[in-house]
Amino acid sequence: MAGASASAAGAALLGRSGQLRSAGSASATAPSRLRSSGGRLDLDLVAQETEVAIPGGPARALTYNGLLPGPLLEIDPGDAVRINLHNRLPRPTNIHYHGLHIPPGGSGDNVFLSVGPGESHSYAFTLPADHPAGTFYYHPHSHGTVADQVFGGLGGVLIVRGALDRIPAVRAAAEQVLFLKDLPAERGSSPMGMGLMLGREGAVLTVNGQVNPTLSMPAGGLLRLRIVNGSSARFWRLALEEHPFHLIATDGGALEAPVELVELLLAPGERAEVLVRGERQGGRYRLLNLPYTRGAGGMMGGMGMGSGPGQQGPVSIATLAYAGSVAPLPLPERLLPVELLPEPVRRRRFVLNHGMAPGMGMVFLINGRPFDHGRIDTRVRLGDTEEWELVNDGVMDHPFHVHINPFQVISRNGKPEPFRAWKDVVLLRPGETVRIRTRFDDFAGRSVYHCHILDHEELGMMGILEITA
Ligand SMILES: [Cu+2]
Repeated sequence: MAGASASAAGAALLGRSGQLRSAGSASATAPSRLRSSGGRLDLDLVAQETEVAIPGGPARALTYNGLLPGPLLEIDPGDAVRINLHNRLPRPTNIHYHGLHIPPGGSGDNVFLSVGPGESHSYAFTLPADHPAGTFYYHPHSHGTVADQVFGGLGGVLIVRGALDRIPAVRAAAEQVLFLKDLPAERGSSPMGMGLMLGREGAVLTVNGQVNPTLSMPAGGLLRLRIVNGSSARFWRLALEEHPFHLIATDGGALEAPVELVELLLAPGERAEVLVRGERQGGRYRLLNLPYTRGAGGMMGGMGMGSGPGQQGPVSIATLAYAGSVAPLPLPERLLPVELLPEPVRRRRFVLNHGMAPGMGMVFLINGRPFDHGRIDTRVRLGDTEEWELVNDGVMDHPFHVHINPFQVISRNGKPEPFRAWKDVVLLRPGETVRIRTRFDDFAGRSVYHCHILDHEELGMMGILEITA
């Protein structure tokens, strides 16, 4: 679909942009990049609707500074960050610094703060000096508009540099950010009702705002992909023809050692860093998005969820093209230690489900209750380690996300996780029980946990977490 229609739609672009932008030859240039210097990053972000040039995609999208994705922000631990957000949208917005360990109140990662149409707000926070390196994500998080705004295009990548980047075998790799975002087709109708319940997906699959861009790598080389699922509901199930992925980092940073994967599933909000070895002599290989069904469609009268409009088989979302050759680079053997969290002082249980509410229709629930901004659902103590049992009692997939502090998955359906990793989104398939362990470090205040299918979050699947000193 997206790949097949690319050339026709590319020609249609001539009129709009005045120059030919052929999707087939686009190279996956990184999003426009802003790097901190002298311990500071200062920038303005204007949230606005703008024209975009995406083959087969919508003529207009929601952007930061006219860019889709928004500018790539790159910072170091200890940096002072100031972001002046200007809202030129017709509805409230704000910014969530997804995955960052920063204060949840004031002008930090404050999702309760609302920036009205025409208003501005200056976010200011200092990244902790011991913040892990990794690939993070900024996007709007104003309850009531978050799903529309992320589906409409808002989001960007935030890289924290650090120890992982200094490992010689990692440093030797060429680096490429892949921001994955589905957009509605040019003539697509916007799904209502049932679409909202399932979680809206767009038919046009973009990587850094491009359709099927080219990634290049020399034979013998190493390519480090920093992959972000910036979709509001779509899952991306990736495979690269004739090349395994070597996973080196998850949401919250480095693993202890690379893990070889044939395919990689990313739910909304999840990130992964993988190394790809240039182990072929040359040629072109497709980076595929494989079909995925988000839970049992039976409940919706057989209406499938997940693979999106029309996606029956694999879709090429980018192409890896060999160019030149170098002396073979080795994979790293070891990466970084992943702390073993202490025994929990408390255990809690969170049951995710859905139901009908009078006057509201379908609602999504955590422990039987839909989100209420005036209610604190979970009170924890600063410094405590807790273990949470997450249960999906429903028929749809729910990726569970916690703000401010990362967690480790301990077990899935009673089976211990094969390796330790820092996460901030974990997928719960229907009927699954996942145990996670987390420690509420450094910052007191109010924050949230929620389903990262943002239409589900809007329909109630969110709770307020209060961390008290
Ligand atoms: Cu959900």
